[in-house]
Amino acid sequence: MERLVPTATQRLWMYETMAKIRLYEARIAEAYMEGKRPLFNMAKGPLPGEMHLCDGQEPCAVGLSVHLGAEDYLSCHHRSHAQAIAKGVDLRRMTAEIFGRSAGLSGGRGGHMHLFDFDKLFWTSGIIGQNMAPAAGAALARKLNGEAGIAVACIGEGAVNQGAFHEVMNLAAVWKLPFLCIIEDNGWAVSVPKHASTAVPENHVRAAAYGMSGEYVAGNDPDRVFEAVGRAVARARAGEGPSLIEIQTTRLQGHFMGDTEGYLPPDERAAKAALDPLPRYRERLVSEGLLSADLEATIDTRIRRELDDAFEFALAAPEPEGAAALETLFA
Ligand SMILES: Cc1ncc(C[n+]2csc(CCOP(=O)(O)OP(=O)(O)O)c2C)c(N)n1
Repeated sequence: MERLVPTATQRLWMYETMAKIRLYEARIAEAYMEGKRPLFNMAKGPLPGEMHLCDGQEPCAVGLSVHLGAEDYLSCHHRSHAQAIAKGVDLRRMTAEIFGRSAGLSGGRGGHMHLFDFDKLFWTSGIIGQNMAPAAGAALARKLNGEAGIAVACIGEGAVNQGAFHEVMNLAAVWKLPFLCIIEDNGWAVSVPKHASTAVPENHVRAAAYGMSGEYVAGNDPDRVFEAVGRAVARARAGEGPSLIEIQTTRLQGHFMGDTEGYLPPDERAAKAALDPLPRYRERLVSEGLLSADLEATIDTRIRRELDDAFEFALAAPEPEGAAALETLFA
């Protein structure tokens, strides 16, 4: 099989984007916990409701988005801050959206689980598997209109058991759509382990049932994700149809903030920190001479400035007026 190797610029972009995502999530976590200590109450604080962080899953987002351009659609799930950042969604408006402010991507209506940025052709849904069909529809539109651009749907391994997954995979293959389904296999759907919800240990074998190419990417490694996704994107752009890629990853924290992960076996709990992909990638780039202490400091400063700016913008933005609830409705 053809080897695809990311350039130094692509690898540094993947590292910087992973670092940005990680710091972004840390700031969201800090804001989320405001008002929720000492007694955790999901309704309290500036970010009421559920919050699903993606620490540990960054390689899936960066190894994918490094191949996507402005003409490509990306449709994601409930744990999607990483993909939004990697696809270049406006960080100010995304942060305002998460804080429910009027300056947010959807005027504060969607919140963290329903991000929508039409300029970046990016959206998410909190309904599991729901993002599959709209992404395939976008791919169909690209094909029918003879336009450049592909569509990608990211789902969790738990979402594979939804009917929507199977129907979309079937039609995407029949119609040879420029479509990719990326499964982020973190091993858990809330508290349900993968083996309890499917008898198929690696979902890439399902691809054969639909007549498309499938691949499992082990190791939670941005370079390996880059390679597998790069091949699939090239096939989609060449009119060779859809692909299914499952990426082994890990969620370093609970399903949502406040989840104490009582369901995790003790050995898995103890092993978690060692599975963090960010320090591993950093060390690799340092050992290969791509990343120096100076460059790391420059990157860190650049990220912190951008995050300061985004959070200041979001927190200074007003909350929506009550009457705004009646806008953009159709019925
Ligand atoms: C249709 C539907 N059923 C149930 C839920 C509740 N729910 C939210 S996340 C989740 C588990 C998702 O697991 P997975 O797809 O593996 O993604 P992960 O959370 O592991 O990233 C469930 C059942 C939902 N949001 N939508």
